[in-house]
Amino acid sequence: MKAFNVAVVGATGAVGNEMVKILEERNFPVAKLLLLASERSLGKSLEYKGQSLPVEVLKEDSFTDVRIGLFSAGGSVSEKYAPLAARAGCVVVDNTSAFRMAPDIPLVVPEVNPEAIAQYKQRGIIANPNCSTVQMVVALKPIHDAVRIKRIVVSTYQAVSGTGKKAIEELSNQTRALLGMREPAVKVYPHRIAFNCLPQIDVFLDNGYTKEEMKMVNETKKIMKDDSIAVTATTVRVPVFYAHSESINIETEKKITAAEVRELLEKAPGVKIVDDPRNLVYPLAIDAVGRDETFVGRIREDESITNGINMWVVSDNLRKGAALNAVQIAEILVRDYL
Ligand code: NAP
Ligand code: 3JM
Repeated sequence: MKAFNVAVVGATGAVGNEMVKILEERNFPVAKLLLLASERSLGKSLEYKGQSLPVEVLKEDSFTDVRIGLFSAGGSVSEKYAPLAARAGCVVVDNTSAFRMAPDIPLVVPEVNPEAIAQYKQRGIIANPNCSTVQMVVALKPIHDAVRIKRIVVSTYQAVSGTGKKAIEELSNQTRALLGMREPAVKVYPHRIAFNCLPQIDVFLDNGYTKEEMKMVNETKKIMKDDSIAVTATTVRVPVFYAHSESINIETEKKITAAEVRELLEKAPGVKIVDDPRNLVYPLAIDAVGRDETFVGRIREDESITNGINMWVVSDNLRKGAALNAVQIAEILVRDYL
């Protein structure tokens, strides 16, 4: 099989680290792996297939010999370097919000709209959606296809790893400080996250929503190719290290029962039903860590309206929400396009 030179931009970060692991786990056809980060990482190295690879500093000419670039070093890094990489002949799979809503850049979840990848030819960039959007559309697409979703009301319970490695340390340090009766330092979030819930993810916009909430609204419509779906979101950071949970309420055009939803999702790619309330079984963040599936449970009819369903959806935010989805896109690229 043909192999490709691959660069991971932001390799030392929470998402980048997971990308390197997943490339190895899935035996992605890598010829040479280039690990890129900032000057802060000079001298560091990462393990890949039993070898220790040095981390190099991202530069304008880093992509001359690279065919696939997996980017997760923040929006401003992607804005500057993704077009440079694309010009050098590298196909970029970008994990930031920089290009997601650009009309000439595909926004892809392989279980939902793999055909959109073909559009990469226009700019050489494919966008990976926000972690909270990914797990929601994986669970909802089969229902939308069957009975059309008119409206989605979603509230998220998002893990700190979605903010990056500094936030993982912050939750750990604050928890230790508080249990030791010491004053916790507050650095990453505007308020303490340990033993708390923060109804703010990313910055506030003029409409009173956060940017994270509007990512869920706009990205869902683009991925599902349906601007008529009404979406409203409340995104909340909770003191969980890994895996995001979501309470999702939908109103559908045609009636669908809870049993029919269960039947549909049993067959859905990337979904695992965990729904046995009589035995106290439902999806849990701690069980989703390190797993690839999107777990769905608490499926029940919304008795307050004629055609409504409630469900609880959990997935590993660093895997399906970010690194795994990006590698799955790259797998389709090499299989069908490169
Ligand atoms: P993180 O743990 O803070 O890691 C950030 C990474 O970017 C590190 O490797 C860092 O290198 C690198 N970096 C930062 N500034 C750089 C620069 N100027 N030049 C080169 N490298 C630079 O953050 P993370 O959680 O991995 O997230 C990284 C980005 O991925 C986020 O900012 C976000 O845009 C995106 N993301 C997407 C999703 C999704 O849902 N698809 C989820 C989470 C994150 P050093 O170690 O050298 O500082
Ligand atoms: C998840 O510094 C930045 O630009 C990154 C902000 C960020 C994003 C984003 O907007 O790209 C942090 C964590 C995301 C995301 O996936 O949308």
